[in-house]
Amino acid sequence: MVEAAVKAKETTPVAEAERELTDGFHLIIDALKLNGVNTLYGVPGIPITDFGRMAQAAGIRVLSFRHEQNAGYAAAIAGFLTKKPGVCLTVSAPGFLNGLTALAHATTNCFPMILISGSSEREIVDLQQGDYEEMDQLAIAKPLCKAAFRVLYAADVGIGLARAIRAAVSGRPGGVYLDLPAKLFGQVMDAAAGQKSLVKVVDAAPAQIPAPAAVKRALDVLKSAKRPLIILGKGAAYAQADDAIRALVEKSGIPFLPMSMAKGLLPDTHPQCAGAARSTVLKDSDVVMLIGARLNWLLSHGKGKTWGDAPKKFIQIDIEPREMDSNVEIVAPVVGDIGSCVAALLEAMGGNWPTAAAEWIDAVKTKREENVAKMAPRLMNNNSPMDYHGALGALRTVIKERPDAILVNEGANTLDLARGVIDMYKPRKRLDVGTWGVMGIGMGSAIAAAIETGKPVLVVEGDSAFGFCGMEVETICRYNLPVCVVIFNNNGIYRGTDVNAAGGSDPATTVFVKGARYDKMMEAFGGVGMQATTPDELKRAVDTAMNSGKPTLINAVIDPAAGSESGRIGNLNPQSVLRKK
Ligand SMILES: Cc1ncc(C[n+]2csc(CCOP(=O)(O)OP(=O)(O)O)c2C)c(N)n1
Ligand SMILES: [Mg+2]
Repeated sequence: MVEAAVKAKETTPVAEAERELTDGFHLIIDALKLNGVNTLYGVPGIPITDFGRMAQAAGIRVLSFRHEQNAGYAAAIAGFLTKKPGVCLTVSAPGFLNGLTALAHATTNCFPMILISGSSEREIVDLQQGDYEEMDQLAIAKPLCKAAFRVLYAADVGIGLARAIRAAVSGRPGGVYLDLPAKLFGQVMDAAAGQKSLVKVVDAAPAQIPAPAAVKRALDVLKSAKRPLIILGKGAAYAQADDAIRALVEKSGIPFLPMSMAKGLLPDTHPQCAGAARSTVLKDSDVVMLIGARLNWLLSHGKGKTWGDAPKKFIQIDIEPREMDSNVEIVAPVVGDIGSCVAALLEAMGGNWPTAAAEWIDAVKTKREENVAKMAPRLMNNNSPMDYHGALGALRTVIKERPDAILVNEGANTLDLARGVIDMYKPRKRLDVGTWGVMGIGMGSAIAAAIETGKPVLVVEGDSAFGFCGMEVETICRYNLPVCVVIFNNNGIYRGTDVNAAGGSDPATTVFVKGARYDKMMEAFGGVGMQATTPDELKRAVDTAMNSGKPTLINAVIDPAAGSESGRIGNLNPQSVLRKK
């Protein structure tokens, strides 16, 4: 029973009789607390307004957003950062739908998340009689998440939440939908029976130990390699097996390539890091060991030009057996949780593992140094208006000086170029758009990163990306979070220079208001707004913001002609033959 509610009831004459009852509201709160869920991200409204108030009164941190999608992205990334399900709370139909994109995003990215939505009366919804916000939410959620449950009775709240937590974090993590009809909240039951019905989930994500034969097979393949490569995915970052992964990489001496959100698992400046020699190692390697990385579009499905002509053998470490052979043959699948698999590999490598061939190591090193040297002068330019490299050069120094800060990043050019330029030094410090390349994760991710880690957050956003979630700067100000948002303002999507081919007064589809002052938005809510027109100015402004810890937004003026169509993935745009005539 929650203290505040007990107190309220003591003031009524029937306190004695009521004290023995509990209800859906309190059981849900008790069940969340029992399982260590101490933060909720959501938007209030019928039927969950009072629930949010009561949860706050009971000591749960309830963060109210301006749009459920952003609350959902916050919950999703909270799951990635903590290995516990991030919970998003919404109202029925429209609120639920707003949260659903984030739930699908969490599932696609293997982040544990639970979307809890209130829903309308079952008997009216099922007869389609037109209830307030009528929608069969459970049916709609099902294909977009890992599991979906509905709780109809107060006595089932405990088991319902337990199922949701297990489904979210065990095996390959993902999104779970929990449907709570309005009537459930007020349903009463005997308090003692209610307490007994709660379930504290034991060992929510059990270790999955790889078979010794699979470990041996993988090491045999690795030993046979002349030009081996390790690819670290965000599954490896999620695992929080940082020391073991580092030990494995270093013991093997093999060059490693971090996927975007695995950057910093080992520092990007590590001598074995092949980030700056990506195309060379993908093409020329002969054995590739994937650790928590999938051969999806981000790795060109493991085939084609990117991977060169030399025959390749893949070793894959993943918790999901069906991931194996999803695009190309995996000659050595190692199925288990990353921590257990890496520990088993390390153990089986023994004390005298031969380090990778010096010729290969040297080739990778040469390529890396060549590329780094090529990039260096571009990062030092102090042009105004800024180009991407000049501005990112300044931010690269910021992260070098503040390796504990969390970097959130989205956009097209703003994303692709920042990923290459800004070195990361520690695990799980880079949060971005994930597998789908979804725009709008920025503010939600920044808020959750600040809340869950207590660390300062630097957000680097394209002006378009920011538009998907910008209203949450009010949320950042309201909770006074140490978040510094830098908008790369190039007046549009990819570039700000397009013209409407039909003439007329409508601007082109990809351009925005020229010279917009996003910094004024922050000032409207009591935060600090600044504008930067040179890399030096930008560096000073970010340092001021991060030293102060105050919510800040810096409008960084970027040359509208500096970007390229779709950043680094312009090749994915379908082409019209007719247009070229
Ligand atoms: C939800 C969603 N809608 C649309 C897109 C398509 N899209 C990809 S990048 C992008 C915006 C790129 O512009 P900006 O953020 O300003 O970055 P820039 O390239 O200009 O630096 C858009 C709209 C998407 N990825 N996700
Ligand atoms: Mg832009």
